[in-house]
Amino acid sequence: MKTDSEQDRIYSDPREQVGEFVFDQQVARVFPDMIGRSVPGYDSVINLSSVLAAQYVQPASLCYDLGCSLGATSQAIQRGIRVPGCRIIAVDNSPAMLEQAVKRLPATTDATPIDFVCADIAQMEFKNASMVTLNFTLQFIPLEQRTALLQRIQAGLRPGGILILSEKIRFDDPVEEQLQIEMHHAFKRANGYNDLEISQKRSALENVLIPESLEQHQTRLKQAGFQRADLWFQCFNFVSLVARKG
Ligand code: GEK
Repeated sequence: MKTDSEQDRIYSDPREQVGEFVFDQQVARVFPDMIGRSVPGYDSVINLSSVLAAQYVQPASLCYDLGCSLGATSQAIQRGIRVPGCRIIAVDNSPAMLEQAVKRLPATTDATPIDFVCADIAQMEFKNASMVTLNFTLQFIPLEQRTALLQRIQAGLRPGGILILSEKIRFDDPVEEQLQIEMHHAFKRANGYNDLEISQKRSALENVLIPESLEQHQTRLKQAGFQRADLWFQCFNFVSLVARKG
């Protein structure tokens, strides 16, 4: 898989102890390569976010891209928007990621503006939104904060507005869980990661990325007040849901 960033070799040397994964400068430098080679379906989900933006973004509304990393989803939403008077609020709590995001923003004059904001999305309020994306971000939010965050997003959406929730998931059936993990690792191997890189990265993410099942996500989205929470994309153990308000 070709990307325009440095190649991710972060976990290629053996470590005596693998520390917790953090979104620091080292990760920000290689991020497009890392996420493209690690998340099956990433490019499809990001590119299709522009189709969903074209369909659902309402005139004079806000779009929130939560956990925006280098701004790939924000740029896709910007390409998709067909209505006037909107702004995209791209939020991340990693200064290193935002620094790279700003550098990568193409200079445009007439496109919907993108505002980059450094903040913890679990502490934010949302307003006047017609599209919110959590593309592979909720999985990094502490479990006990997830429902309140989704409730605040739901409260900030206009009727007819949507939340795109993309996540790594786990499966209740242990045989399916094993199969999906095997296929995910095969995907990473096919993209050039070796077994050491795969296992050290897995240890680093152990207590940082907490996946839940599809059912847990759908139940929580309903509890948070969304009328519907429908699966629109799956590739191995990575899914994307569209949740609608009203
Ligand atoms: C993309 N959506 O390329 N508040 C704000 N940001 C956070 C928080 C938080 N509490 N916790 C984690 N992040 C992106 C990809 S990456 C997914 C999203 C991945 C940020 C974190 O700094 C990182 O940039 C992002 O969420 C997750 O479309 O690396 O697997």
